[in-house]
Amino acid sequence: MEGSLTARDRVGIQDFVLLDAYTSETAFMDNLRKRFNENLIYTYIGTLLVSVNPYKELGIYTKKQMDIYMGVNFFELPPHIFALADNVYRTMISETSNHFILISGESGAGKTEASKKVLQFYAVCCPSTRLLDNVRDRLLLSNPVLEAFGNAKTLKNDNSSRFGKYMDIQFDHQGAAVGGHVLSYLLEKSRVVHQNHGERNFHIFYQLVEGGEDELLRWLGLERNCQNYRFLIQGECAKVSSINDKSDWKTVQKALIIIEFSEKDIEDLFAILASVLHLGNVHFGASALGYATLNSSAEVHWLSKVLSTDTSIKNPCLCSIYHFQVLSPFTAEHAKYARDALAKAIYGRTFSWLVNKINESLANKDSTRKTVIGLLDIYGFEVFDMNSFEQFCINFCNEKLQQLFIQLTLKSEQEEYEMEGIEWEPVPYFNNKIICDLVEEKHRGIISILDEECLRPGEATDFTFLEKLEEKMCGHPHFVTHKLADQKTRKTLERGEFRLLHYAGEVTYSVAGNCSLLFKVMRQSKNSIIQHCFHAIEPDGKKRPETVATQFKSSLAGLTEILMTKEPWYVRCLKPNHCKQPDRFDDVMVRHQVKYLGLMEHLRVRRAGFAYRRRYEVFLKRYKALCPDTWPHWKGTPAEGVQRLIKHLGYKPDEYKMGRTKIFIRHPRTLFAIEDAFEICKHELATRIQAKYKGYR
Ligand code: AD9
Ligand code: MG
Repeated sequence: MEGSLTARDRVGIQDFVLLDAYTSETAFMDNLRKRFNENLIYTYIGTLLVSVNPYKELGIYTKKQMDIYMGVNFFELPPHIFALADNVYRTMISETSNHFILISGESGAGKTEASKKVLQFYAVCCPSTRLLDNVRDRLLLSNPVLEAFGNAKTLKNDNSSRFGKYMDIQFDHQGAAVGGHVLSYLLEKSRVVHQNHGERNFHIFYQLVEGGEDELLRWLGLERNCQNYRFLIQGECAKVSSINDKSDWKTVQKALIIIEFSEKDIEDLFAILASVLHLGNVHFGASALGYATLNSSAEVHWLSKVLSTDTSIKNPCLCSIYHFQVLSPFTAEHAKYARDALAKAIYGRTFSWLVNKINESLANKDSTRKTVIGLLDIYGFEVFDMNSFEQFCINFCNEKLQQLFIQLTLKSEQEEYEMEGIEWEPVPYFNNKIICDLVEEKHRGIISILDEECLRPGEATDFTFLEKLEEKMCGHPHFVTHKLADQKTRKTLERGEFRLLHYAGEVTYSVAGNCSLLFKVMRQSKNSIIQHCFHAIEPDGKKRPETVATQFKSSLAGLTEILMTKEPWYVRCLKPNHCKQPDRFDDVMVRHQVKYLGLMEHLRVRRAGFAYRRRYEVFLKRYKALCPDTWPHWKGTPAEGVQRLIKHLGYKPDEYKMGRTKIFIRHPRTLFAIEDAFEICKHELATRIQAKYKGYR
């Protein structure tokens, strides 16, 4: 019909690599917007999946959809997270190799949802037995438990991950899921004692108070009213319309049973949650000498009651109550601080204990060789009006993952072409290594300076810390304080703040109060409560203590190492608007994310590059049966064998390139054709062997 839109005009194209104006950001944005308006939230850049959060149910994650995507070549169906999951899975099986899926994007962009969809896909689509159904259920149900304890409502996301999660799913040689393992990264513990306006504590507390059975609450000395608990109401939003605490409580209870928490474990767990809530209501007065006095006998009574039996995770609490009452010559201010430190430590340890328990339950009982698919879902980049130490860690983590992405795609891809002697026009890109170094470089980075200040015997304060930063970072293009000429950024800075120009945007961090506390904690190492809560400090003072920041830095380095041994796949999540609303595509906001995630550069590298590459010997070994000259044995070099093989297959010169050690194939469809031929060949071979066998009988 004249004037009507073609399908392509309406729904755009499903792989940016096929975009005519592939260097144009406007064309990229037009395509993304068009698809979003048609509820098509997924688009590829080669094998990378771009996803835009729809903020509404699209009905695209059903069992029927899973069946459609299972076992079908990647580019044959519309882009989908299931297609990516399936492709990773089949590559893992055919090549017996380990993989990971890096899901990134800012807070609220849809990372956690994406990781859950991948897990669900494997749970439903992998071969299973009754025994393995067990493993599958546990893998799936570990999620609601971890989310209840590790997620919370923030201003950016009603279900924001407040810890980083890396989960390995282990498969046996038949592709059945046989086990799993979770690594957690730096839980935002400060949330236990403080929430900003419009934010909540971790979900589990509200679930307990709203959903806990009457008898349980009575036993724990709790009332069914969140308003009664200081730790639950600082954000003044205990109730959230998008969250049903009551039904979530039921889900978590069921999950705990399936993951095989014993009745005793579950009781202990709830007792600890209750103890944190009671602890939050403990008040202190001041004696004539200025020392803290305990004004909360009811709370202390319940604290002792709920924690009456002795288990390892409870100990710190009991011992500290004892300290409050008997030993502590604290000022009231100190006492409040120690109370909060204790609450955070209890919760933090309980979370680690929970992760360990889940790991015990997910552990693969049999030691046969297995391959893994790792799923990385961390807290996204976030900027609030007030950003503290937690945001610093979260944003640094995102900075490191961006660096990994750059290393694995833009940098190594181009270096590989160079090494293999493939002609190549370099694509320029912004390398955020400069910001990673600014934070983590040995002796010079922000974390090193923080460590030094923490350990300095003299009186380090927020301001001496800032002065040191100013002295060392002066002139760094990504660092600003109010003293340093503030021409790099628009907003003005207060004293006690510094600003980092992150890859994803500017963030102003406040050191006021924050770091002083860190310094105090580290220096009060003679105080046994603090020692107990911050056990990184060796009591004998021999080992150099590590700050939380340094521990975090090391754990991220460990994570990078784990990932580097596996083959990467990427899901880049985009957030369409700030208001968590469906059908709203904020151009400026999405464009900004497209820019900082390096999607345009990735597209250019992909477009100019090759979708698939394999070492000659691997390629030849897999496909040699397709050519009479190379089957069953090829006597020459692998490179010559591959040359002979592809000549026989009739490849055109622009479809492939021969490097020094590898063959590079430009389009996935070329590879699919050879894979299909391989399948037919395998089938024919099997039929022939069967026929021969029949003849013998
Ligand atoms: V954070 O860094 O943990 O704060 P995430 O994990 O990136 O963040 P999350 O996956 O939690 O964001 O998504 C936020 C909300 O967007 C979800 O609670 C859903 O309400 C909504 N969402 C995200 N992805 C989808 C989707 N594919 N379909 C429907 C979605 N809704
Ligand atoms: Mg999340």
